Parts: sequence; C-alpha cells; structure tokens
Amino acid sequence: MLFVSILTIMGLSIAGEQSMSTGAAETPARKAFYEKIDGRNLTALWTVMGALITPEPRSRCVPFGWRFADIREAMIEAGGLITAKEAERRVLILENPGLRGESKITTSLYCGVQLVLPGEVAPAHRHSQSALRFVMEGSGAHTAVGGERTRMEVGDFVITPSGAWHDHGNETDRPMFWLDGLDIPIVQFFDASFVEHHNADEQLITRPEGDALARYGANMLPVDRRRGAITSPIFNYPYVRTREALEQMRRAEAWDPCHGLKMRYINPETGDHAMPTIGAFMQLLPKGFVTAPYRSTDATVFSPVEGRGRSRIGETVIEWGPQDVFVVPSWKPVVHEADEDAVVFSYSDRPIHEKLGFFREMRGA
Ligand code: 1HN
Repeated sequence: MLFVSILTIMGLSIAGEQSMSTGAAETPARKAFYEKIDGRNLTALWTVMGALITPEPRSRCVPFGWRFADIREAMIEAGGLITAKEAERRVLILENPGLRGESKITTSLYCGVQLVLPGEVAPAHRHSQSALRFVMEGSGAHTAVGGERTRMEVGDFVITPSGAWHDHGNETDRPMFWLDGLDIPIVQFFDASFVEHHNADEQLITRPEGDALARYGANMLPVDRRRGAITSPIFNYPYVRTREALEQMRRAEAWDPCHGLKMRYINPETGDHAMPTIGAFMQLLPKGFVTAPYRSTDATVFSPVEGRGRSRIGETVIEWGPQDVFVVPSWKPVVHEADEDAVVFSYSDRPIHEKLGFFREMRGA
C-alpha cells in the first residue's frame, strides 16, 4: 500500500507495471527535470524501477549449445598457432550469444575449453577466481593444485580453489581437452580480482598423488576437526567413483521426474557444495526418459559425458551428445530427453543463490 501511495504522490499512472519504466508519462516539465538532474549524476528511480525490479528473471543470457566436434576443431587449429606457455592458458571461451564480448556463458559464470598438447606445461599462477575442470578428452595429463598433482581422466571433476597455485602438464602422447568453469563474472562484479604468477613454471610438489582423496574421500575426518574450509579439500572427484555411485543408486532410488537421478558434488568437511561460488552436479537419465519441465533461478551449464538426447529450453531445442556444452538461462523451463542412458555434468551459481536466499525453482512448469 505504501508503494502505491508513493507512486500516486509522484503523479504516476499505476495501471500496470509497464507504467513504471515506459516513459509514457513523460511530460515536458519532467523531461527537463530529468535532463537537469542528469548533469548532477542523479536519476529518477521511477523512470527505471520496472527494469530494476522485474516480476521474474529477465536475462540477456540465451539458450545455446556448442558441439564438441566444432570446439575441438578450432582448438586443434589454436594448437598450431600458440603454445600453452605463450598463451598462459590455451583456451577458447564459450560466449553466450546474448553476452558477446563479455567472456560469459551465463550472467555470472565463465566457460572455456582448454587444450594441453603432449609435452606442454601451462605455467603456475594463482588468482581470486575459483575454477573447476571437467575432463572431456584424453587420459593422464595432470594438474597440480596447492602442492599435489592429480592425473585426469574423462569425466573427472577437478577443483582449483580461490588463491591456490595451479599449473597443468601433459606428459602423455595425446592432446588433453577439458572444460574450465570459473566464477570470473562474480569476482568481476565485486571488483575483487587478484592474480600472481609463480617464479617457476611448475610449483613444488609436496604431497604424493592421491593424498587429498585418500585423506578426505573415506568418510572420515580428524577427530578434533570442527569447521571445514569453504572449498572442498578433495580436488579430484574421479568419474569412476561418480559413475559407480549413480549406477548403484539407480537400482534402489526412484527417478526424480525433473532430474532423473541427480547428485551434487560436496565438500566432505561441511556437506555444502564442493566450491563456494559454483555448484557442480552429475545426473543420470535412463534411455527413453523425458523429464518434467523444470526451472530455477540458477542459470546452468550442461555437458554430457555419455549418451545422446535433446533438451527443450523454452522454445529452443538443443540436440546433444558426449562433450557437447549447452546452457539453460535463469528461469527458462527445461525438458531433457535421453535417447540412450545419459550421464550429464552441470554447473551453476546455485550455492550463492541458496546462501543469499534467492534460490527459487518451479517443478512441472
Ligand atoms: C585459468 O587460470 C585457467 O588455470 C583456465 O587453467 C582459464 C580463465 C581466466 C582466468 C584464469 C587455468 C582461465 C584461468
């Protein structure tokens, strides 16, 4: 009621939400006023309010899909143009068509595909941004994070926490491709970006391979540990384990109408998401499954590991297969359809929505 009376005092029509930002009620006196205050860096809220506070999410982010074969071809070409060392990271950014030039796949998230060729090193650095790697092709190249190396296999989910030194290397004889998911736009929004380059290409390794997973992946914690860090102490969640969990669960669990069987990667110390800013998920959709429509506020990036199918996102239909990437914008209804047993990785900014209290979802619509 207070809202209405303020608008009435302002002399605005309150017939509908459109009246708040359309400028329809612009009189010569008001226009002159807006111009006058503009010079003082002032803007009348009632001219922009409808655009600021929308009845539901309105995003420039659009539904879109990239075929891995197309990305791969361009990456191989990039491999002939620049080394990983010279580029620092040889990556092609997947830019949302609605957000070109902004290095964003959604409003809040970055996505790239990285190639490390045999014998190459991507030199050590650290930065405020958190990163996830999702392995697409290749076997056995490594990343080193905070003093430990891990070899990567297709489907592995690997984390680089904010502030952790990281470098990558490929000692195999085949190219290695992975998806990089970073919270770059979030850090950018908060003007909180710092980066530091190591004085050596590769950081010092201080722990044996597998140390983190052995310590923290056994459902045990040191007896006096009370509080966990905001990023999981596990930094490689191997696909073999993820796949086994899904396969085991499909026998006993009921299929969720909207998700099939969908799991989230967790920080074993807290039970929270594995990363503070990015939620990561793996879901199983059995052959022939068609999900019920689902929408949520967290725009989500999907990349299937196995299987083929299609997703209807609003009016857009995107066909997908292994290693393709597609994006579902905030609040767009999505229906997934699997032609074969499909295992699909995804990531979004859901942890932030949840913590700040604006996560919303709608099932069946
Ligand atoms: C980064 O550090 C990596 O470490 C990949 O592999 C992509 C994009 C922007 C900024 C830092 C990596 C990145 C990045």
